[in-house]
Amino acid sequence: MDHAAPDMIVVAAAKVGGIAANMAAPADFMSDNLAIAHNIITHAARRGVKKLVFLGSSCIYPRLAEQPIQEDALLSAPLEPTNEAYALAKIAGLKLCEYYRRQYGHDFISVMPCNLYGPGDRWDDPGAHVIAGLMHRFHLAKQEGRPSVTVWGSGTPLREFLYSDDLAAGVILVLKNYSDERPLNIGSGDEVTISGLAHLIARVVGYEGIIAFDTVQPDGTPRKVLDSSRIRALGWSPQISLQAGLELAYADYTSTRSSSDRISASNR
Ligand code: GFB
Repeated sequence: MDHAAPDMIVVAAAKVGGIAANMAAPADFMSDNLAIAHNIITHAARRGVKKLVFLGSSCIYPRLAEQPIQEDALLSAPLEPTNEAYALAKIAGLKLCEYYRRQYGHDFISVMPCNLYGPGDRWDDPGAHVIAGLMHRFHLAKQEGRPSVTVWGSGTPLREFLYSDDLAAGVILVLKNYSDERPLNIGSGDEVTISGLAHLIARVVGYEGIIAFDTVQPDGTPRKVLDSSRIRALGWSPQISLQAGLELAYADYTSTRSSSDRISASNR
């Protein structure tokens, strides 16, 4: 950062993961994400970066916030325990942007996305988010002819998903058109149960076996749909439906796997 002096910075860097990863490593999730937020935001202020967008997550809001969740629900009640460490680090980053604006006048803003998915996801990783984790598991089950696939939890929690390209379009819009200390939610507004999502992914992958649920695994937040009316008022709206997005994500998954299979075959 010492030699660079960018005009704008989008802080998309983070230590991320799904419910299992967050539960297994809260100290790492908090320390790494606090360090990322602190180092980038403070250096951007020192280097006089004109605009900074800090990306957070919908998990910063209370576990049982009124739905759809508005930005002013922040810090109004306890967080979801399964990802509290990550949420607190993201809240700290969001607040640091707010305080740099208030104390020094820096045009630093924060955007809070719902659950994201898309190309380049961490497919073959037990710490992956739900879409990547299930897509990988259903694909292997189809390839190996497994009679059933187990989905974690009860399948009843609701989740809101946004394809990464739609987030990117929203970030570009706010870089040019938003300047305020309040965070901006960005979500598709479409909710699906984990069970409904699992059946959608099975259909996209072409898996026709039994879908079972392991209720010993945690459900996490029962629901966290965002009120994205403020960014929609700026002219943003999602363009990629969950069905279309899952098909695009699966195309990326299969192309990634075939290239990694080619690499491992050549290394044998
Ligand atoms: O994406 P995910 O892991 O995290 O979704 P959160 C978890 C939900 O999907 C839970 C169910 O209800 C799980 O029981 N699930 C079912 C699975 N099968 C699977 C599976 O194979 N893998 C995974 N991962 N889940 C995340 C936070 O919370 O929300 C992140 O952990 C971030 O830090 C993100 O904030 C926006 O949606 O619960």
